[in-house]
Amino acid sequence: MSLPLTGLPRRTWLQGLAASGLALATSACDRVVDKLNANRKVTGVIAKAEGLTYRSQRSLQGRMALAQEFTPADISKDFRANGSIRPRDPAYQAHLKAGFADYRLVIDGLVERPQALSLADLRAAPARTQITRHDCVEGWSSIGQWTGARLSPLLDRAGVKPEARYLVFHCFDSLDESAGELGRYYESIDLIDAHHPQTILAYAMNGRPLPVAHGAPVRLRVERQLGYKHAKYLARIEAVADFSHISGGKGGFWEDRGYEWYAGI
Ligand SMILES: Nc1nc2c(c(=O)[nH]1)N[C@H]1C(S)=C(S)[C@@H](COP(=O)(O)O)O[C@H]1N2
Ligand SMILES: [Mo]
Repeated sequence: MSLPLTGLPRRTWLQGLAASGLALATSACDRVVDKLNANRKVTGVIAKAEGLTYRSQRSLQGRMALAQEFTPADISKDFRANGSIRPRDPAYQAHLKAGFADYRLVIDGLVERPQALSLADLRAAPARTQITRHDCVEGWSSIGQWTGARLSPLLDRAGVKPEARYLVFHCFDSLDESAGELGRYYESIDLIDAHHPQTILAYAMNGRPLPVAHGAPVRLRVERQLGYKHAKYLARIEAVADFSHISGGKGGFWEDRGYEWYAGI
């Protein structure tokens, strides 16, 4: 599995941050980096104990940089829809018919307090609106405005356990119906992307409820990553230490078919 911070024992230094009381979960990671820089004594201790180098701090800062944001005038008239655009899966069809009234987004796995969030819960959570460019590996881009619940505060609410390293996003749709359960779409990101300020669970696009083609009722926006990481039709978010036991074992539908796990842009 390719690690986003090459050569770094990521589990150790994430645990180092947690152990030092600078919990990633409490705020955006850029603030964690500020704190690390401000508190040389703590930094020194972690650097000694965990081999955290200045270079790795800069990498963390790089990972937390914001994706470019655009103006309303830049919004694409016709944002492309790709992959699944009208899931036929019975569970999804039932939710769609009911207007997602009984929909609950589950957050479970390695968390202290599993969550089952209704759309009203999500709309009441700390939100962010952003106009960003979506880049698909197939070679097209579209600009859209997204509104959604920031993932980081929701993870704080759930209480991600220290042994968790990734979030797996389980979707309602099968993109390859001939493959049975292995054809179901899923994705995964690490906790740095999870706590990025622009990482949201989007329930609105261009000021309207998220259309079915774009992932209704809720899809991930993880703006520093390529299009296939932005899981649509979210059913469940599972915190895991490792994803090798899930589906094809490579962390995503397309990763299982040869795409890179880390698709940073
Ligand atoms: N559940 C699910 N999520 C998905 C896909 C999919 O087929 N199913 N396709 C991915 C790909 S390759 C892209 S480019 C974007 C497309 O999002 P859009 O339809 O809003 O343009 O969704 C991503 N997320
Ligand atoms: Mo894509």
